[in-house]
Amino acid sequence: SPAQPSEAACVFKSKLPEIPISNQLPLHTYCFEHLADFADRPCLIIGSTGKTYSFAQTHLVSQKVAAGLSNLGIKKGDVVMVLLQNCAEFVFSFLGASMLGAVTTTANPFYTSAEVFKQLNSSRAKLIITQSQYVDKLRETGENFPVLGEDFTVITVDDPPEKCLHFSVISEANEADFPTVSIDPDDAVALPFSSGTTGLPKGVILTHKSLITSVAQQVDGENPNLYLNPEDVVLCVLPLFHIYSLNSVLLCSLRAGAAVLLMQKFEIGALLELIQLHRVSVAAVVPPLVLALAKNPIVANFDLSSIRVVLSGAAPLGKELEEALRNRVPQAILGQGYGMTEAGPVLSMCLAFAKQPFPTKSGSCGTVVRNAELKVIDPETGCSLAHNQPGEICIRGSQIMKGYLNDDEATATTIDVEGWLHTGDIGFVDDDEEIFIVDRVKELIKFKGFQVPPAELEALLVSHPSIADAAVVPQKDNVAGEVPVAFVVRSNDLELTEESVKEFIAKQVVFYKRLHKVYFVHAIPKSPSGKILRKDLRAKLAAASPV
Ligand code: 4UU
Repeated sequence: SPAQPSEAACVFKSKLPEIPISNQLPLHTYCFEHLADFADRPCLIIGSTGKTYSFAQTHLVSQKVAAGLSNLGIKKGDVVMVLLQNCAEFVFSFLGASMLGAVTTTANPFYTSAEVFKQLNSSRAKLIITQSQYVDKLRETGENFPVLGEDFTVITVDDPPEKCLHFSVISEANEADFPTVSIDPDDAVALPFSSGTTGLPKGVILTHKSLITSVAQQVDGENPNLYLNPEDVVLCVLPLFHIYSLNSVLLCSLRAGAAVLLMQKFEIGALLELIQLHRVSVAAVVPPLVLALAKNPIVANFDLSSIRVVLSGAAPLGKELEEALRNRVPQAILGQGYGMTEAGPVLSMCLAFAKQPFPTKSGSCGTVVRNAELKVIDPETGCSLAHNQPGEICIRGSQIMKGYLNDDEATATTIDVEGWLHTGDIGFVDDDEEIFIVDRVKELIKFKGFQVPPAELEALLVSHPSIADAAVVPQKDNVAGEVPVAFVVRSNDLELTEESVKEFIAKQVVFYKRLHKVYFVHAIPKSPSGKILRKDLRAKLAAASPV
């Protein structure tokens, strides 16, 4: 008999059936589609004050913000930057922008001025919503620096400093005041930044269709993969500026009618208090948070019996750590999600979280989401591989990004002509369709789940007058997972010290991009085409003495 086409044989799908997805709607319409069923239920709970917004109130304030943004001249297609820690205003801003057909670019409020301006220039955001304490970072002057109050407007959620407006200017607008806009499913709605498999951070264009598809793949259908319901209280401690929290916590909860408990920042004592007080039922976490919950002795003083689901993602979760957490929350289902900003972001999710759950294994990152295709390819030949064979994970479906903003070349190297998005992650699919990630072949370093793009640090390093060449690679770390370390070639200044190099970088970047170690070397190993041989450097680090 004729051989089966190998391609068809090696495309992996969910064990859940495909479902119809309303991805022709605008994202906010989709999220609030079932609003009438739970209009008066709590939607947002502010951890620090206990203040609660119902679904109806959240919807109304978002509409007011849409009108207010429109009054300030924001139109369909314009970009708004949200530079905030988790708070209700974050949610109103994102949804309000969506209602106008505008696009939200999210950024870390701890970014340095230089980091914020890079994203501001690249995204061409016209308005920034932030907190007064971050406004000084937005006042940098000089060539290439847009001017606050002239080139962009700043709104603060607290007392506005000079030349800034207060959030009430938009949140108290008349909701009838905003123009009806027609939104195409392929219009952008979110613009998170990611370095992807290589290079500098780039704007990731996520459309209404991408995000609706991704949310539906998680929480829609008769047997949702991630079952959330209006009785749930979902912990939102992971930053909403990262796509994991924005999508799997906020948007999924809005769609399903679950309450979102907003925490500004992670502090173990406050976190445990809030879990106990609000009877948190679903906790989205990252491995360092699992570590805190599993190992910190104060956890024993709190009642965590309300937790029924712990979802971990954004970095590998060790089996040993998973077991340690199981002892602390024995009643809860523990499992992982696997995401990548460019993938919309969820590629796979633990099927034990389903309404009718499947048995799953510890260490797995879940099974590919429904209405999507996943394959594992041989990185050398590009051929797709069968079960149990490790290779590069690729994903295809309506949830993936439209492309990188103004970077066709990077888009073309990430999404191939057949529509497959190449992740740069190495993993395999086992006989039960469960995905295991075993390595990462892309440059990206992850510190506690945060992206550290080596190319960004390398560009800063070679801008130092005493540095001739440099390469940055990950080093394993028990707490952070990975930390960035540098190999540096001095130009001629033999006095250049490790401390001064570290300090030079620390001044220019957010805390998690700081170098943990600098090794001085005579040359950076490179391929004939000039690419840094990162594998060689990682191997050197694994050896006893790196140089
Ligand atoms: C091993 O980290 C993310 C998104 C994570 C996410 C989102 C929704 C997790 C669960 C969820 O529900 O995005 P980025 O772009 O910051 O980083 C992407 C990279 C991946 O390519 C992979 O290398 O982060 C790594 N990664 C993981 N690694 C993400 N999740 C996992 C995981 N195990 N579970």
